[in-house]
Amino acid sequence: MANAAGASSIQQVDVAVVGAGFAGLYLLYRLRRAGFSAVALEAADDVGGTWYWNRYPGARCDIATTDYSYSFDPELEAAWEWSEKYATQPEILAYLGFVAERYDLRRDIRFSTPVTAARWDEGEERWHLSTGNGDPVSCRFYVMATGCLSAPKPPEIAGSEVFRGDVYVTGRWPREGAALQGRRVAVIGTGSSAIQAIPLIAEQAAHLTVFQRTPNFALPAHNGPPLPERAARLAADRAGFREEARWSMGGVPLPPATEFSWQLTDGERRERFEKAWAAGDLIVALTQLWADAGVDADGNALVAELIREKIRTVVKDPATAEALCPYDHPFGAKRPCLDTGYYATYNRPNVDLVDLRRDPIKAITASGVETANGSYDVDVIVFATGFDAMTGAVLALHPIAGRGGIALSDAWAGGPQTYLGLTVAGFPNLFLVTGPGSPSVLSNMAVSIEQHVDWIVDRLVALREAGFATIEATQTAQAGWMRHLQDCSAMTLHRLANTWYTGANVPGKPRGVMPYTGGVGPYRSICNEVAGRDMLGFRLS
Ligand code: FAD
Ligand code: N01
Repeated sequence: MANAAGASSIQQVDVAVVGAGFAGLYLLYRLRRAGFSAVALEAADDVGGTWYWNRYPGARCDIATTDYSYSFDPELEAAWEWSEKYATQPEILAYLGFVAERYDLRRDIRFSTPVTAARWDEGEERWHLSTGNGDPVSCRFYVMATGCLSAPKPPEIAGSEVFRGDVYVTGRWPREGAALQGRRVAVIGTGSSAIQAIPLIAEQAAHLTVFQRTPNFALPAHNGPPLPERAARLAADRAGFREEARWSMGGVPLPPATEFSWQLTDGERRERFEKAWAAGDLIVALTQLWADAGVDADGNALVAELIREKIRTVVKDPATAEALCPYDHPFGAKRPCLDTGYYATYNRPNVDLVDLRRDPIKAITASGVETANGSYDVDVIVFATGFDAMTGAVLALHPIAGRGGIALSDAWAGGPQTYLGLTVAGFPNLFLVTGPGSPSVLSNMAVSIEQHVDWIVDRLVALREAGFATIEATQTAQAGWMRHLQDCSAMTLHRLANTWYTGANVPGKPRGVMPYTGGVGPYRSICNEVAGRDMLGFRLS
């Protein structure tokens, strides 16, 4: 925006939000109702975040959509009906568009506007933001709703730039779709994105070669209409259902199993497993089998072997089945996937699996993929190689300078440090939504996002009422939270896998379990206690 003299002006707001996905939209809604002036800056040209960018074939949620929805307004819940148990990307994107429309949120969003730098001005006690489009912004509070899985990581394979065919990245899939019909396609990666896309790509491609570095556990989705039992519970007591989710471990109202594996007979364990397999629900499989499945290697190994048995039953070629069986990580330590025809796809005559553990990729060439033992000529390469998760969008996309000009990238050089996953010492008036150190990605994100946003906006209101201008976590509180985070992660199996949870998927990234493994309900009560005890661990001025 230029003023009458043609010079650009500075947009002044109380709060600037980066991102217009699930988190950014709810932030705008809450901030406006609380009487703050606010703007959301979004790199994309519309709302949706994850659901705007990930348009690859088969993209869906893996938490039942009855649960993976906003709960802040019962009227919104009544106004929207999901058509499937796991809704597709277009339907979730339409839902977020519907929310933006319903609350007239777009008028406070600047689209196609990447934030390119952020700097705390100590004298003014304001954040100054540079943008790649239009006026810079000056704000009192700066909230990162930048997403945990929004910065795709580069493929890190030599020669990626020389390939002469078409290249697609799952996390940046083009709006107009991809030309796959009748072509020779390579998919690199076998994470959740690939596992959703592969069955549909195989239906279109003349030939599909899947390049797998690490096999993943996948459970059948059994997608279909919304679960009648969940829908009935919601209809009977919507508020009670949502409240139970808020205090649960994973953001879905399912009390975890209390019996240990060794208290059950083989037959009882198998019966529970078959029930979970038939349910087609990750949270059921992760929490309902036996109490030690997620915390003890032996209890976990029992589940892992039952899943491998299933893989061997579905995949007809024994060598392919074995290559698809995960042995290198405990079930649940890496995000498990939902399978809609994934394993069965390997029974198709036009699909091959290349096991990169035996035959690693040497390079991408002009005509395809070269491995140690062979070369594969293809017309299309799909990189389903994942994200620089949790810290990527915060660090890589724009430099952030806090008190004394310290760069967040320097403050986090040894790994991300936060207090409650929501704030960073040395960065006053900066908030993170689903930041490292919060339960975020280990939960139903809709529930975690609402909790984070509510906590942040409630704090801003309280600061305003008390007449404070700044809030900043102390180094002591942050160090204590990091200690607690480590103690919690020592009690689960997440630390035992090389995953994006631990930073292991990005070369050179500091290692450590980034999300809070203590659970959504316990985390909520800690956040409430901090607020209830006069903002314990924060310096207010
Ligand atoms: P996002 O939706 O990632 O939005 C962040 C936005 O910030 C993006 O639009 C981005 O463009 C913008 N942005 C970032 N940096 C800048 C910048 N510097 N300047 C301007 N804009 C910027 N979670 C679940 O709980 N259940 C699921 O079933 C589930 N399914 C998923 C499926 C896929 C394919 C993926 C990738 C993730 C899934 N997730 C799921 C996690 C999902 O990311 C969250 O549920 C949720 O959508 C995140 O919302 P958000 O608003 O926090 O972030
Ligand atoms: O990414 P990933 P994703 N050479 O990191 C491989 C959510 N999500 O986009 O495991 C060869 O899981 C890599 O191999 P390895 C969900 O939370 C949800 O699939 O590092 N291979 C791996 O196989 C999920 O966890 C849904 O050895 C390389 C794959 O690429 C998260 O987003 C759908 C490689 C990346 O898998 C991320 O999922 C989609 C290389 N150089 C996403 N680099 C739902 O179903 C990477 N790989 C809801």
